[in-house]
Amino acid sequence: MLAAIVAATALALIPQDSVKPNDGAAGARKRAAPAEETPAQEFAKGDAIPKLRFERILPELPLVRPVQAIQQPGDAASLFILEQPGRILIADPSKRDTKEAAVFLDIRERVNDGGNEEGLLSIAFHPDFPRKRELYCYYTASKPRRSILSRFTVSEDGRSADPASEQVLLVQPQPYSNHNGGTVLFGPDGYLYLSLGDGGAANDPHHYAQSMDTFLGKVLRIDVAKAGEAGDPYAVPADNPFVGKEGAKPEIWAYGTRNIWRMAFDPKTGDLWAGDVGQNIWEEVSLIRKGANYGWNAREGFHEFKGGKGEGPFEEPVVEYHHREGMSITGGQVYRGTAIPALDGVYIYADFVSSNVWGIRMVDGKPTKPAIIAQKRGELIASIDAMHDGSLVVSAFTGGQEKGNPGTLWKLVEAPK
Ligand SMILES: [Ca+2]
Repeated sequence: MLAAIVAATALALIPQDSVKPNDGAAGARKRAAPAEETPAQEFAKGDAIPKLRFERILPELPLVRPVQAIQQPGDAASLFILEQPGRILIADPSKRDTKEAAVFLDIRERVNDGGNEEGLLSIAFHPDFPRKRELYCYYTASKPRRSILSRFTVSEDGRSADPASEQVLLVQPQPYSNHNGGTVLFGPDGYLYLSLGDGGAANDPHHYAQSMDTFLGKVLRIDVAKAGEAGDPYAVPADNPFVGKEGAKPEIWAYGTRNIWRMAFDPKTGDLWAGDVGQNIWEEVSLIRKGANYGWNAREGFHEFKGGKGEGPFEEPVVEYHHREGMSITGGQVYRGTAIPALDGVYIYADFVSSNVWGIRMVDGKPTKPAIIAQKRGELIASIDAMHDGSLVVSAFTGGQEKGNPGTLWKLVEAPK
């Protein structure tokens, strides 16, 4: 009940035509969910998960819709902050009086952030940085509407990326402005992973997520160290699950996903955790496995999605939550820091709208019951990112998501007992 009130309060701050950054247009079609109980899920018993508190960082730094904050390999002092309109800023998060940040890259002119879910959505440094001074950017552009994965060259001092160095690796035409994914990141195997949404509108009207001839509604895995046989600027790893399958794009690693806005590898186990944004009722946490079908649009969470279709077997979520508790999942991170030992191995995720932050543990392959471990009302949680030391930084929009709205950065720290 309390959760419903919280969600309604947050929703009131948000314009009618855009309920969520990672689910804008479709979000407008979201209705108050009917009362429906989660089917009995068997939860594991695990140690209590410590409560967390939001501690503001860089409080004086003006930010526009920050959607990610990461560190550069080899540099534990700086934060690289993405602004959705298309800028990357560098700032030292230990300084409280920073009012202006250095610009690492500004591609606002080529980024289209016209739609609520459009813009510069995520970046990744090459894992061998600075030996390979490469930055990977995933963003949306217009005329025609499309998603782009590009590589940029970083300067020798690591403080800037050259806009003129852009090499486009992959382009995905986008039928609608919403559901563009998308996280780009490198796996422990050195390959690049990218999440793409189902193309947008609502209900996956073109049935893309279950169609193997499109990147939409998929997680991709590519080798950016090599050129491809057909002249592609990347290669497809030979052990990708759909290599050689008639009618299937070989880049596909997993499918049947609706709109994975955020996903992350557990640096210890190598598991790939994702938050897949739901349609009408259920938001889900999933472990992304090779070749698995996550069921959209035949399934939403653990449930049949009426009017959808698809052939199982379907990979079930790890956990889900109802729209009483939030409206748009922001996948997070498995905590592997040392500052809060009792948090080790906990997967921490949030809801963009209700600003709830949950934690779960996996015990013998089963999740513990999701526990709310923090909340920050009025701050819409766009991303939870891990620093080199394992500490977590939250990027948030303040007071709603109107265009040009200010944003904030927070460190998640242990709450007083
Ligand atoms: Ca789209």
